[in-house]
Amino acid sequence: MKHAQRNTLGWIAVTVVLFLVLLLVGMFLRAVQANQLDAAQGWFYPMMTLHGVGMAGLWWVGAMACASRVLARYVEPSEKVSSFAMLGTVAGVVLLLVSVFLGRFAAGWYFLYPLPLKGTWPRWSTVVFLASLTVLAVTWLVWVLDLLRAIAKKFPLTRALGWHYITGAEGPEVPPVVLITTVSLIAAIACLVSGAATVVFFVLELFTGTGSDPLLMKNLTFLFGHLLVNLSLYLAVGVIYDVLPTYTGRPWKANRVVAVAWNVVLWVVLFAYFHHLYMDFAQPPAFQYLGQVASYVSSIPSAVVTVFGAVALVYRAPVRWNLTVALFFLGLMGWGIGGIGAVIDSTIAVNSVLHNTLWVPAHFHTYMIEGLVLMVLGYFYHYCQEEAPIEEDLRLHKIATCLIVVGGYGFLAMFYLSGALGVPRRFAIYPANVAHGATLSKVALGFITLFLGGLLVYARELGRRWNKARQAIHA
Ligand code: HEM
Ligand SMILES: [Cu+2]
Repeated sequence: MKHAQRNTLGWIAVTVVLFLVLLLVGMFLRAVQANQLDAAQGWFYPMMTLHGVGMAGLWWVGAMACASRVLARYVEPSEKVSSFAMLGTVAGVVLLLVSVFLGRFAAGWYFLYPLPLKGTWPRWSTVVFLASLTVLAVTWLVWVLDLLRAIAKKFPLTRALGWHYITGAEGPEVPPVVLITTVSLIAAIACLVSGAATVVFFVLELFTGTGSDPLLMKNLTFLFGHLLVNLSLYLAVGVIYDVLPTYTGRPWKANRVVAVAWNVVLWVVLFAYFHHLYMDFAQPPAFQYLGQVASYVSSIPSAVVTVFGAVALVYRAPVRWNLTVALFFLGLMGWGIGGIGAVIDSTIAVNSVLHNTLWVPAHFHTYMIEGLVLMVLGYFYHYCQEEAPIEEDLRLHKIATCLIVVGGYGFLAMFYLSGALGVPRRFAIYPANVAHGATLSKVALGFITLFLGGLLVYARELGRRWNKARQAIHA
């Protein structure tokens, strides 16, 4: 029991602290784009790489930590593996820091082939970056397999996937978090294996000079990248299915609709990533159309079912709107809003205009900052408050959530507006014809400061409970 608590408290501390650091890195990027830090321009791309890889990895582990803690109510994940996952993650982060700070590695978060081999940074920094990804992918694969093992021990796979709800056969009640996590973890195997395969091809070229097919590399890279981000969200959504009912006093059970929606995700999410390759004329056209259809089908049913379920759960229920409930609701809302932005962008006709404008960071920052991040932070608070209850000051909770919403959406609005006005993504300095990009960056900085304020209030509320919980373990 103590081991489990220590693990979860550890993940909470790591996630919140790294979030603050990577958020400051994000502010740095916006400050350079606002022409406020001319002297530091040379650091833009290494820092963009650190921010992107760091955030994507951070919220994946954050979601995994929540999911594995909630799963432990029904099955027995290994706490040793969770500790191992923590060690591996920290080792991977250290390698990443070395590669960007000492080696100035700067190929962006999805290190698209062949850029990592062609940049101005030293070769060793590419090697260290690839080593970092290898350590992370292998560590997380072990973690994923352990959770699947734990689930399979209690629920045969077809039951865990809720097929008996679909066929109407007799079967045990399966908690929705088990169903959704199983779907996510199975897809995560494909995700991590394709990430590792990408790395292997890079290493092969580095050490033997054998080149790879750029189209294959891009497919593998986005199978990995698209899945990592989406599965993180699904894991967090599964946690909400399990925790929200404790606040509303109504159960949230699996049924045929829930089972169908999430099984659709399992089969279709693997093909949605094709939307990242619309500009690649060499990609077979059938895949392009499949990409558009799969993008719609993998996102809309699961989101609609979840949002309706959540609303039904609180409708006229005597809910106490503390941080957790507010963050869960706002998180689902942000998932929906960002999802709409994503579905718009995954439409081929629209993508040919918005591709590589700031519209892209706009939508994925929406379902990250106002979606996934809020869901995970909501669970962290729930966990600490359960372990170490302290009387809640709902006024303070309201201040924190307001700042997080106003600051966050204000920041995002500047990304959307820039995108719609044709400002490209990944420009450190905006040229004269898109100079409005710099003005909007400056406004964004103001909003991000508000968000940071809200986050600090949250961190203080969380920290008090976290400390109390930690002392209780040592007592
Ligand atoms: C919380 C405050 C955040 C700020 C101020 C921020 C800021 C930024 C900025 C300015 C960029 C560069 C955009 C461009 O010009 O292309 C960026 C890129 C990115 N951010 Fe954030 N961000 C934040 C949170 C997050 C979160 C929570 C995630 C979670 C996944 C995230 C993931 C990324 C990724 C993947 C990139 C793309 C990097 C690349 O193009 O290689 N960010 N962010
Ligand atoms: Cu995608």
